[in-house]
Amino acid sequence: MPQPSNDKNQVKNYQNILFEVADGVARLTLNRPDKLNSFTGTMHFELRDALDSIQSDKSIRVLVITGAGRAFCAGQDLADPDMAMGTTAPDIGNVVEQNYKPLILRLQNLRVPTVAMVHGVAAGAGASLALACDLVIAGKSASFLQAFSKIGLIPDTGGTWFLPQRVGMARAMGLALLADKLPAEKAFDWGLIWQVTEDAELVTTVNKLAAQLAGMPTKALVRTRAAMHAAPNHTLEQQLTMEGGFMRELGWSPDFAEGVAAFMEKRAPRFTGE
Ligand code: T3D
Repeated sequence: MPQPSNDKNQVKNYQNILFEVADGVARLTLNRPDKLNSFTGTMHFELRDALDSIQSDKSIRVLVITGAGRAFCAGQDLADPDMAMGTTAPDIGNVVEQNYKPLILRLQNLRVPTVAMVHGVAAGAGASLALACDLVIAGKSASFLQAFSKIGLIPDTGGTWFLPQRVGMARAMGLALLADKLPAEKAFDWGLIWQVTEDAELVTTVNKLAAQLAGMPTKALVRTRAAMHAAPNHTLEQQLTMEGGFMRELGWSPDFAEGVAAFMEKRAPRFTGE
């Protein structure tokens, strides 16, 4: 499974995450393996900083998110000071507003496509983080756990939005209320995630996918994401109008010109992400 690395590609020195960029691929590893990569305030701060880097570094064409050690992410660190039960109960609504909500919105609006590489358990906000990525690839032994009801909370971090859209209300409700672990293969069968691999093939599969995405017309990919997510709240006419706007914008892009030129010249396109 992914392990912390200190190779020459690491671009920032963080405490709770690793962030590396190589060949157009940004790899963000949640890095608290002893605590199953659960979220702390520090981790959120560092995630914001890493996402800032992605927004400003045009050489980055895809983001892969994963976890170090045996899990993807166990959600909020229940021992973090944010959660500390003092004389009064913490206002975890503030934690959601200040940390989780911006994280998900930033991922949904990120200038590059996103891939979650899931091994082991993705629980609570960790499951929602994976589902907020454009493509979720899981090893066979991975699982998704809506852990929230076990501690008296609701699926946050977009869980109540992603789940019913992907698996339908009946399954979403069962997962959320009962908090049973959903094995990766069933998550795939239910349409929650894009792909399941043998555990031993997960990293290779995701590396290949990331290289593929890094060579694609980035703007078209993220406008596709935006259109797909807008659709449930649009009439057909509104959606057609949105599609027209994106097509107009993309029609003036260098990558569209390159794609058409490559087709006409019967060669592979060399997209730049512009
Ligand atoms: O501020 C807010 O709360 C708002 C936002 C909330 C969003 C949320 O994510 S709420 C949901 C929080 N997450 C959970 O409730 C999941 C809690 N964890 C578990 O249920 C289990 O750990 C797992 C099912 C994920 C994995 O079980 P297992 O048996 O494989 O591992 P384990 O032994 O339980 O955990 C290993 C270690 O990680 C252990 O530490 P230790 O005893 O070896 O020192 C355990 O305490 C720690 N750990 C796992 N999850 C968390 C955690 N520590 C802190 N927070 C966690 N969420």
